[in-house]
Amino acid sequence: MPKLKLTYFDFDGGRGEPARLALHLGGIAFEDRRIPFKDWDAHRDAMPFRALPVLEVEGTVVSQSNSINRYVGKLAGLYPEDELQALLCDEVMDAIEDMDTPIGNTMDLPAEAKKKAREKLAAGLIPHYLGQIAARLAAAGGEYFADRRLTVGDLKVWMMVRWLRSGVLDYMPKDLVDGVAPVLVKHAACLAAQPQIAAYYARRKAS
Ligand SMILES: N[C@@H](CCC(=O)N[C@@H](CS)C(=O)NCC(=O)O)C(=O)O
Repeated sequence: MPKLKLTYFDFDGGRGEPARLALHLGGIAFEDRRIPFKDWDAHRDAMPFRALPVLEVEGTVVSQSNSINRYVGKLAGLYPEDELQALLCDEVMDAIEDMDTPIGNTMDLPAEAKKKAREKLAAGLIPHYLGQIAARLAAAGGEYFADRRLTVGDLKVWMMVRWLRSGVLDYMPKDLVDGVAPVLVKHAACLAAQPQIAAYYARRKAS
């Protein structure tokens, strides 16, 4: 196994968490480098695209969350070998990026502009994407997005659903997913209840 170092922010979510979780689930040793938000300014310029996550593979530095997810998914056995199933996995991961970017762009807006931008997203793009993603889950059998088993695609969707339902995004109703795409809430609950995943977050909480 190559020597791996995954750098992301110090919280259990976001663009870096699917890869982090996949590595844990695959039992793959890696350096889990967590940068506190307060220290980010000092690290930003050292990152290839001034953003995280970043993965170092035997010293080669690579960015872009979905590329990292695919690579790590292959190492961990959490990425489909079948091309079509891999395509379905990629489709949902990229759809989540289409949601992540506009939400991310609201983070540093002043309060009034943030309210306006988030209310617009909550009335348009977000429910549309949630509906489309839910339809893909149903088409794939209702349990997983691809390969009828857990893949990094499931982990990526779950992180978005968890974020939207957490209530940390002001002006974004935390019951939005429940109303528009209840199957994604069920999907999230099923993932959270998987013994290896539940044990991982229990360990995180205790640490
Ligand atoms: N396309 C990139 C986007 C990376 C990105 O925007 N990451 C955010 C965190 S989730 C970040 O580093 N934000 C800090 C900043 O922009 O200063 C990816 O998929 O990895």
